[in-house]
Amino acid sequence: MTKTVCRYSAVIRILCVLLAAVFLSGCAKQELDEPELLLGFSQLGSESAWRIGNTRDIEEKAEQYGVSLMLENANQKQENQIAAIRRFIAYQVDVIAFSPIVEEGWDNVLLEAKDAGIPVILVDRDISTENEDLTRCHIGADFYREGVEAAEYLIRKTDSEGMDHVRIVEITGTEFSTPMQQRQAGFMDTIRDDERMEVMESVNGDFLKSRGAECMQDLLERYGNDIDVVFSHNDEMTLGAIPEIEKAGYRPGEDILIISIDGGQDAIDVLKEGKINCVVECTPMLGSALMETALKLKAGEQVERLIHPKEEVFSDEQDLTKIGPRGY
Ligand code: GZL
Repeated sequence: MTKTVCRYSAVIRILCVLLAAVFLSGCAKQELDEPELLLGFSQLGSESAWRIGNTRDIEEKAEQYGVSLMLENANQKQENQIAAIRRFIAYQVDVIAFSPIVEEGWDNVLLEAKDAGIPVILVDRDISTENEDLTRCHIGADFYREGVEAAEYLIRKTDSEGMDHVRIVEITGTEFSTPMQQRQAGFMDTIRDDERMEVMESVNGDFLKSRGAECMQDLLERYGNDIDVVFSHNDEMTLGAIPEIEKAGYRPGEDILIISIDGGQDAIDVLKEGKINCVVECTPMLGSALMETALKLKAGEQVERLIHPKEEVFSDEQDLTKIGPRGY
């Protein structure tokens, strides 16, 4: 009898030790799994391959960096972004990031974030404010330079083709957005002193493929044969415009030069077909910079005020076979 009791008590002791070990390892694992950062991100929409690629990259990099991501899609409405930022504040996230659809109208909600002690990062687009300390960092392209690159390509092409009068139509992105205003400024500033250049009209395509097609239809009806160049602020609108040019009986890339911005796979494929002449890259792969900056802010470290990604220009001046898969 005694032996049996001893044996049972030994088994019970071993079981207790095992149970304790399992429990403690579970807690430790729970501790280890606790995300070190809760990031609230308001994405402006899903209007283009660029935007979808940007969202995908941010989600993938959050996973990779072990960041807990609350991502809300505003479906192209500023009021939805403001509401999302307010929810992030209420939820007491560690850091807020957002891609502002337009530059104006953010001071009030960003003041609320500041009062709540939550740092804010601008991703992709910028805001216009007198209050510099409402945000801690802007991670996004140098849109002005993109406009300059587009114009500098056109000047080189005009020289090489010996053109003495270049009639341009511009299809712009979302009005009052940073990329639209900066790309246009960079382009116009660069061609301003070149007397060969004439901008016949600028129309708003809102970065949308369907609007790009509509804008191109209208421009062809109004200017038809007189159009030498289309300067389009993003690939989505360019890809909407090209079929309209062909329907009207013109050869895109030959009868009408096409200059676009973003550098997504679809546009690069069309560039390789010779129907687009120049694509200025605007990379959507901002996720790593966002996670690294947010983690630094959480740790109380200094961060750069402005982070511009490196970007290239692809055009019919180059060996296009060297361009690898684009990832968006
Ligand atoms: C640019 C980004 C623009 C892209 C468009 O950084 O804000 O918005 O050029 C997208 O494709 O819709």
